[in-house]
Amino acid sequence: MKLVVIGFGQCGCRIADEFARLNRRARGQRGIEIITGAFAVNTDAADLSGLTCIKPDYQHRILIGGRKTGGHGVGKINELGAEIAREDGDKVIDAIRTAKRFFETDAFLLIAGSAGGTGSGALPVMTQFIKERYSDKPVYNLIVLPFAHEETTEERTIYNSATCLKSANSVTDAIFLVDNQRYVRKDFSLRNNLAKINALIVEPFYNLLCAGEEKKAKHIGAKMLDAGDIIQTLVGWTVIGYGKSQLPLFRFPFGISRNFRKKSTETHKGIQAMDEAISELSLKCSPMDSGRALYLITAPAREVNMDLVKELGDYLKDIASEAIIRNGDYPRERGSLDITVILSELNDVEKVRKYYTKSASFIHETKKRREEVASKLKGIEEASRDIPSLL
Ligand SMILES: Nc1nc2c(ncn2[C@@H]2O[C@H](COP(=O)(O)OP(=O)(O)OP(=O)(O)O)[C@@H](O)[C@H]2O)c(=O)[nH]1
Ligand SMILES: [Mg+2]
Repeated sequence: MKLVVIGFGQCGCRIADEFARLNRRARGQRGIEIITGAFAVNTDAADLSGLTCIKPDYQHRILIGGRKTGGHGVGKINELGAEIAREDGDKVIDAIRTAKRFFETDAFLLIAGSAGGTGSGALPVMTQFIKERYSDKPVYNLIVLPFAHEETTEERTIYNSATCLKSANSVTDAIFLVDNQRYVRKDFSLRNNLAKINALIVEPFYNLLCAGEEKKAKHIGAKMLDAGDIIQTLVGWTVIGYGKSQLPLFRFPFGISRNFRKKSTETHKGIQAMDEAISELSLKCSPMDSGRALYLITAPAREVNMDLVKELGDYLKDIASEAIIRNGDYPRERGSLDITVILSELNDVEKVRKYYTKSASFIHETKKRREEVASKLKGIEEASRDIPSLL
């Protein structure tokens, strides 16, 4: 599957940059292209120049709202991010058109952090623009939810997230939800290592996007997973996960290893990798809530057999019993068995629901506070009534 990837704001741009890096890897290791264009859009000029893989010209690193912000960002006001996107959105549309291999694109992926100003505001507006302009291609979002500490220290975090999620959900075909906090669970030092988190966020897309683009017979599985399968799977709230099991590199000759025990080891390794993919999903959710799911097995061809495919299918059906499940296998590198899982069409996402409820009370409280401030200001003004002015 080939994507046009567009990042908005600091978070979105850096992750789009990571997708551009993924494409270099696909080209270098596998001789295929998975990204037909990678763009970074920001109100902050310094952030744009800090990227490494996205082409450095103004057609790929696009500064918007220069006149309004002086190139210094919108300071968390996502209404301003949205307004600027409405005014300068044409710049982005024009740039997309110039992408050399645009005609090969299967879908768009627009990326942003929900808690900031630029990305949070621009993402839904641009999703709407692009959908109107290219009605024949699906437009997906990848939205990064804030760290827990940001939610407690900055009220605007939750409000921005709620407005971004609600607006995006009303226009996009599907939203990949990614919770920053999930990536610091095991390794707290990651909180300060955004580059590492970004690499972990895009990793599950590598095999997923490559599988359908393979041309060499030896890398085409018994059941190839292509853009059509992915597009059929992606609807509404979506999460993605990835798990890996190491396989022994060395094999006994003469087929000694092809015995009963060996087969069950493969299945065991497969289940282990799928277990990891499910517990490492990009956001905590209940698989039972998903209406569509997908799994991709990437492993050496000789490791993938009907038993394994069936066992993994049964496993996923057990935990996501309401979902229509699609699957594929991708004969690839030696030494590991990788599983990519997507759960889509989720009918409930606790975290999103919480943002909505918390932000409804935030709106109420802000209104109350604003009224209090206004009445205090009125008091001080009245007290100054008899004081002469020097102006
Ligand atoms: N995973 C990840 N999250 C990030 C990164 N940069 C920022 N974030 C998160 O994204 C959220 C929004 O921040 P930014 O992307 O900096 O905001 P912005 O869109 O540039 O908006 P303004 O700076 O307010 O104009 C915050 O919750 C951050 O924790 C990043 O590189 N990776
Ligand atoms: Mg910024």
